Parts: sequence; structure tokens; C-alpha cells
Amino acid sequence: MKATRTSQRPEPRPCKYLSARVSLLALAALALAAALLNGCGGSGGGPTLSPTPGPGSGATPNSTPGATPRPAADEVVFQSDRDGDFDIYVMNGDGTGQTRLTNNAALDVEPAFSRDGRRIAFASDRDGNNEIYMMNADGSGQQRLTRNASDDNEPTFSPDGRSIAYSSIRDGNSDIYRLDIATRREQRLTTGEAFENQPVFAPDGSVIFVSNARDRLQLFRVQTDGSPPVQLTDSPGNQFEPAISRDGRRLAFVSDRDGNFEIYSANADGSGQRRLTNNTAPDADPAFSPDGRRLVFASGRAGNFDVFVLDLQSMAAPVRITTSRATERLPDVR
Ligand SMILES: [Ca+2]
Ligand SMILES: [Ca+2]
Ligand SMILES: [Ca+2]
Ligand SMILES: [Ca+2]
Repeated sequence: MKATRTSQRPEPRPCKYLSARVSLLALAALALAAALLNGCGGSGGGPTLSPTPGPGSGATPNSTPGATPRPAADEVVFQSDRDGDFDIYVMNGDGTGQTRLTNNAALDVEPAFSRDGRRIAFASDRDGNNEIYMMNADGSGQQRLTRNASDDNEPTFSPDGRSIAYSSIRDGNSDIYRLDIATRREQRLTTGEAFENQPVFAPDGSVIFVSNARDRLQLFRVQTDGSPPVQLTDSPGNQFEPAISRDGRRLAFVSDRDGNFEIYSANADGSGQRRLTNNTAPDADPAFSPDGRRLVFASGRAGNFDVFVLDLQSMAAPVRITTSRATERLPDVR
């Protein structure tokens, strides 16, 4: 989620990470909204606190019978520019214990936990352009995984932790690639002239992503066996920033169909869409908790981007777990 963004602010670096993500949005004539979404050049939205989904909008992910629900204290990884440039941070699920994992003047963005929670993949331009990196969950052992002159962004671990999917503009427009971590062999998963980005690995090993192949942004799914992508949504407006629950049954994503960025849920095939947020500020970056009962996301509803937690069962008002006036975005949960 991220290449040369559409920021109108003078300082380019804090917004550069949004390149690939914003290039899609710009194509969709969403430059202004994208700027708001990115927290670049916009106020981040109004101060509304109304989370209120309408009746029937509560998503109730299926849970495994007999499974012990994880406590609310899942760990959340996110990106913040609170110390002057974007770095990766972690915190407890209630917002306590916020700790910086990367510490340099480069952009360190787009963190994603491995399924076992032991590693974090992220993108950084510390070596000159955006590359995919991996580190242990405590920030140690940082290593570069890609090495080329184009921007590589939006890493997501495969369910077995052996590969990472990501977006790259190395072939002229943004496409989805997969990297085998052990061999460093790379596989291109999408082709063609459309822009594909924002990949997330599903539990079955397929990859869900965003494409403008059908004019607007819609969600697609592609297998890694070379078969063509399957379109999941054909909805009004633009659909982007997908997330999938660990049982593979539920999607969450962002859509602008109702006039601003709201978070929606759907079944894995794109059916049964429901709006989960309803306010004038941008709501973005959804990620499911491991038990599927909560959604962590970023919202500008407090005047700048912060991380919030939404209980999908009670659908009570989301809880804000960061309070910095800086930009906190792209949370992931373990
Ligand atoms: Ca940094
Ligand atoms: Ca690169
Ligand atoms: Ca909103
Ligand atoms: Ca903030």
C-alpha cells in the first residue's frame, strides 16, 4: 500500500510510502480522498465519534467450536511518524506498551505479522528505494528480501510463513509478486496493463488483491498456480485495502461508495457486504484479530490517524488505542 503519492505538502518523505497504494487511487480519480486517507495534506477528517453501524450491520465471524477465545490483549504492529519519519511500532491490544522496532531516518512502513506472530515483514526505502524486509517480532534480525531499482511494497506472509507476497512496479505498472524466502525466487502472480496491489494471503494460500482492471477498484483473488484471477466484488465505488479472517470466511475492506472511506465486511466470495463504520472521517486499513472477533483499523475521526479496535460481536463504539497527533496507520494483529 504505497509509490509517489499525491501529497500536496512540501515534505515528500512521510507520504512516499503511499505510492503504490495511491497510484491506484489516483487512477480512480481519488487524489483528494487519497490525500486524506494518507494523512498527507488533509486534516484527516472531522472530529465525529459516531461509529454507528446501522441495525443488522454487525458481522459475526464464525469461531471454531471449543476454541479458547484469545484475550483482548493481542499485540498490534503499526506504522507511525511520531518520531519524525515512519517507523514500525508494536503495542498491546489495549494501546499500552508502545515500542519502536525500527529506528532510522528512512521510511519503514506497511508491517505485517507472520501467521505464528514471530516475524514482521515490512517495506523500507533505507537502501535507496522501497524493498521488502523481514525482522523478528522484537525488531531484531532485520534483513532485506528484495533487491531491485523499483519500489516493492505491501508485504504479506503466506500461511506457512515460507513466502511473502507483495506489490511491485518493476514491470512498468503495479503487479503482485511472490517471493520464496529460502530461495529468494520470485514469481509474478498478475500480468497485464491494470494496476494490482494491496495483496493479502488467504489461509488457503491464494492471494486477495485490488485491481482497476474493470475500471474502478475491485477485489480479486488469484491462486499461485498460474491460473487467472477471479473477481470477488463488483460493487459501487471503489473497493480496496482487503483483509481476511484466519478461518478464511470473512473479508474486510474499505470502500468509498457512500461518500467517504468506510470499512465493510463480506463473505470470502464477496457476497453479504455490510458497512461497519459510518462517519465523515476516513476509516481504513482493517485487520482481523486472530480469533476473528475484532477488527483493528486506522481512522482519522479524531483529527489525525490513530488505531482503533472494533468488537465485531457487540459492534460497540470502536476503542481508540493510540492518541499521538502523528499518523498511526496500517495496523496488523497477532
Ligand atoms: Ca524510519
Ligand atoms: Ca526495490
Ligand atoms: Ca468514514
Ligand atoms: Ca495519531
